[in-house]
Amino acid sequence: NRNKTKSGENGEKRDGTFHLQNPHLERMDEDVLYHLGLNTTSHNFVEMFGDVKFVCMGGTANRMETFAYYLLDVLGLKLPTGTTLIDISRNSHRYSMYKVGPVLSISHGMGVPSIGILLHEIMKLLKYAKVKDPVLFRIGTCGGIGVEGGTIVISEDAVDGLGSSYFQVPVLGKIVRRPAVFDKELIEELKDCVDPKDSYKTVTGITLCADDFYEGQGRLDGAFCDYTEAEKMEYLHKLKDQGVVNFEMEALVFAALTHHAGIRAADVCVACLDRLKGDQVNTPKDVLYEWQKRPQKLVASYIKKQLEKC
Ligand code: R2B
Repeated sequence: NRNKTKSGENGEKRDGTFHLQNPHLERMDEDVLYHLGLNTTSHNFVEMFGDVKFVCMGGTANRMETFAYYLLDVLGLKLPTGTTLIDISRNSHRYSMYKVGPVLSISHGMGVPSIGILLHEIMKLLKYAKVKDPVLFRIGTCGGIGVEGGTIVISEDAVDGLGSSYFQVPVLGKIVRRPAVFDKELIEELKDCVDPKDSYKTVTGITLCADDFYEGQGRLDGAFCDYTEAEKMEYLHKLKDQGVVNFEMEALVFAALTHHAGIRAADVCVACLDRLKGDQVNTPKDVLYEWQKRPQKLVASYIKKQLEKC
């Protein structure tokens, strides 16, 4: 019952290859993946990325470098003494990308436009590298809604600030609507990887993908605010009653573009705070740093489990 079986509805064919629905790509002699600092003339994508099975994305370059080193450990891989991992996209000065065995670890910046650009380029990279059946993860941070700080949230669905589960983007002056759908089987597989010994909870629910960190998420502490605390709390409680468990800023385009291509994807975030209790992220840095490792641990254990099956 995976997305990939519905080959007509989205982009993945039954042999695991996915289809980018863009006839113009076939006619291009060269493709410059500008924000990744790569191009199809100077770089041999099959040689560089042909073995990739998983792509993990997270907001900051630092987090994704840390994740890459953590993966080395989890997957039992060793760098030659005296060597370090290299940021493959360092020349772009936009995103940072590390490769650890069959895993790419890439920073996506903040918000829908930033991760959207990355998704276009990463999906083309995977296509040019002839990768089959890749799985994409976002390992991020979020604000919980009735969810304690430190809790892991796996997104079941994504909605925008008006409750619509479509990624809507103006194209040639008209709105194009793409359904934001996460792979339900992948969510179950991730839940199976939860360590029962964890001292924190892992929950699933609807993610509200906001276009802003402050007013767009009902905060009182932005530069501007035209609503009262009571109105904010009423809104947050209404969201909670509708099954919304967290706010973040990327889920909608992440779910929509991966689904459109027929690529399985999951959004796994740690809550930095419970928004029912406040707006400011004032958790001590070292605690936040420990919390940020929680989605990494879950996704790394999923990847390890999958690779052991191969
Ligand atoms: C979570 O954290 C960032 C905002 O601080 C944003 O990228 C998100 O979704």
